[in-house]
Amino acid sequence: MSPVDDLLEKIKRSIVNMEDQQAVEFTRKALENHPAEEILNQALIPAMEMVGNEYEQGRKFIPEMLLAAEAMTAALELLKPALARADIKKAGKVVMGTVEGDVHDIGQRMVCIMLEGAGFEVHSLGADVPADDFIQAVKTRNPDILGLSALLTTTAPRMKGVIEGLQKQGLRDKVKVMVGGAVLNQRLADEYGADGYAPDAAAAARLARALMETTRS
Ligand code: B1M
Repeated sequence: MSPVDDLLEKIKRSIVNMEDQQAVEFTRKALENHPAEEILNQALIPAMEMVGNEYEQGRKFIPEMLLAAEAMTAALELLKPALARADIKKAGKVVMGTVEGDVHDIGQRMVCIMLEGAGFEVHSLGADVPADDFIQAVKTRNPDILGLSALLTTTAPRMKGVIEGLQKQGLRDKVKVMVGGAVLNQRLADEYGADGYAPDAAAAARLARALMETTRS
C-alpha cells in the first residue's frame, strides 16, 4: 500500500472507530499532499458508508453512529476551506428541517452530515420549522431536494401540509421531497405525496443521489 493509500485508510479507520482526534490528525497530514476532494471521496464518504452499513446490520448502535458522525464532521471541517476553493461541483443542494411542533433534531443532523459527506450542499433549518419557512426556503435557496424529518406520530402529518403548500405556490415540480424519521414509512411517504422515504441516514444519502439522477434524466 502506498503512503497515500495508507493515510486514507487510516482516516477511514479512525472515523469508523469513532476517534475524532486521529481522524483530524490524519486528515491534516493527508491535506499536505492531496486534494481535499480526493480525501472526501476516498476516505470520508466511504467511512460513513461503512458506518451506515454497520448500523443497518446491527453491528453499530445510535451512540456509536453519532460519535463516528462527529469524527467525520471534525475531519470535514478541515477539508471545507479547500473544497470551497476547489469549486467542486456539488452533488446537489438540499434544504432540510424537522417539521413544526417537533423538536427532535438528532437524526436529522445525522442525515445532514451523511448528505454533506456524500457531496451535497446542505442547509438545515433546524427543528420545529413551520410549513411557510420550508416554502420560503425553497423559493430563496432553490434546492434540488427538500428533506422533511418527523419523530412524532402527531407531527408527521405536517409533511403533507408542507407538500400541499409547495403545490399551491406552484413550486412542487421544482423540488424533490424526501421524508424520514422514526414514525415514517413508505406508505405514509406515498400518502403525503413525497418523492422518497429513507429509514436512516445512510439510506437518505443513497436516496438523495437517486433523486438527483431522476432530476437529471
Ligand atoms: Co422524544 N419521543 N419526545 N425526545 N424521543 C421519541 C421520538 C419517542 C419514540 C419516545 C417514546 O415514547 N418511546 C416518542 C414518540 C412517540 C410517537 O409519537 N410515536 C417521543 C415523545 C412522545 C416525546 C415528547 C412528546 C415527550 C413529552 O414531552 N411527553 C416530547 C416532544 C417534544 C416535541 O418535539 N414537541 C419529546 C422530547 C424529546 C427530547 C427533547 C427530550 C429529546 C429530543 C432532543 C433532540 O432531538 N434535540 C427526545 C429524544 C432524544 C427521544 C428519543 C429517546 C430518541 C430520538 C433520537 O434522537 N433518536 C426517542 C425514542 C427513540 O427513538 N428510542 C423519542 C436517534 C436518531 C439518530 O434517530 O431520530 O430516528 P432518528 O433518526 C434516524 C432515522 O429516523 C432517519 O435517519 C436517522 C439516522 O439514522 N431519519 C431520516 C430521521 N430524519 C430523517 C429525514 C430523512 C431521512 C431519514 O429525510 C429527510
